[in-house]
Amino acid sequence: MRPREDARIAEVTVWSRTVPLARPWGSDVPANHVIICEVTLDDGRRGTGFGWTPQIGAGAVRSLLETEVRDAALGLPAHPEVVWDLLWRHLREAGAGGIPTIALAAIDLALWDLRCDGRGLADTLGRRRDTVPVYGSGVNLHYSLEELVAQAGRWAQAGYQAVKVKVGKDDLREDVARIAAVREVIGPDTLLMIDANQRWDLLRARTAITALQPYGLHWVEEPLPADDITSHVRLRQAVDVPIALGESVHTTYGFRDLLVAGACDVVQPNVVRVGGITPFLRVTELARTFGVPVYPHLLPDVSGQLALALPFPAMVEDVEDASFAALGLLAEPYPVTIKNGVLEAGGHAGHGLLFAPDPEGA
Ligand code: SMN
Ligand code: MG
Repeated sequence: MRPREDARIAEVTVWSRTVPLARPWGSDVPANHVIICEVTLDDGRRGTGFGWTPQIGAGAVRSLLETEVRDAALGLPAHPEVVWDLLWRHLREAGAGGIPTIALAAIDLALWDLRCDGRGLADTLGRRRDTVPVYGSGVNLHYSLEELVAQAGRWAQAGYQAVKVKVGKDDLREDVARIAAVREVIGPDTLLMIDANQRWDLLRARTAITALQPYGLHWVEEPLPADDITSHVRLRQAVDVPIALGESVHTTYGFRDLLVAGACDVVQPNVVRVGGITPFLRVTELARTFGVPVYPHLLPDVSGQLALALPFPAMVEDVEDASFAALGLLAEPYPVTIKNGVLEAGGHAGHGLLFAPDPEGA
């Protein structure tokens, strides 16, 4: 069959993998779930996309993809923007973001994989740089001080120029001791970010940031409940440390509201949670009009490629031993390589994520 410009979606096939984390993200997050979907066009071409969730909703995402999403996608033109808008309107009865957008991401990534038409994703989007800095990151609030220090030591050894650690212990003095210890290990020149994962209220956030600021903070991430835009604006006016938000925001409207309110200095869309590359690019354009940089959240195997094409320079997050490559989800060659804290994308077609066959055959 010859590729046709007017090809339509002929089949959507879905499978999923649950892979253990070598370094669990707490007792409640021992694994990550990936829901993979192959879109076949009626001219025979195939693209692959995926949804991802560390904790909640993998079964729901898979079931949505196998039923309502598949039914609504069959017969649509293979155009990511058109499909995205139609499917989002269709799915949003179940919620404007969250499970529906994680499912939508799988289709959107597959359509972008096809859209690349043999070129790499970064080149298709418009490559602006050949490398992007990576920061070492850890889901480590449950680590002992010794474990945290050892992790910071591994990052320093691996050549990361920036690192991010969790804060939000019940006793602020513990956070102070931990951040002081990490700063000691990484030295004065490495950028240090902290992530409170929405644990604080306004008073605790102000107090904690004031206490931690002397250790040199590049940003504080999700200090408050993510939906509370007003309190983030107040906090941002009250402290001197830049605020990063966005991993828990699922729609372009949500990002618009953050930006219009002036709630943050950095936005961090997660390409899966927002619903794929199509909305990720819309958020990027929106943020650009506010002069705010986009630092993609997690998923370095694909985020790294997006970051090569972002209008403003960014860093990509690499949670220790949790990239798809590190989790054993991908077959070689891997789409990105990270060395000395710098990411490069290989010469693959599309996004280049080749999902390895499930060793269990599920
Ligand atoms: C995070 C969120 C979700 C999964 C892993 C880690 C964290 C981060 O908030 O920003 O790294
Ligand atoms: Mg975070």
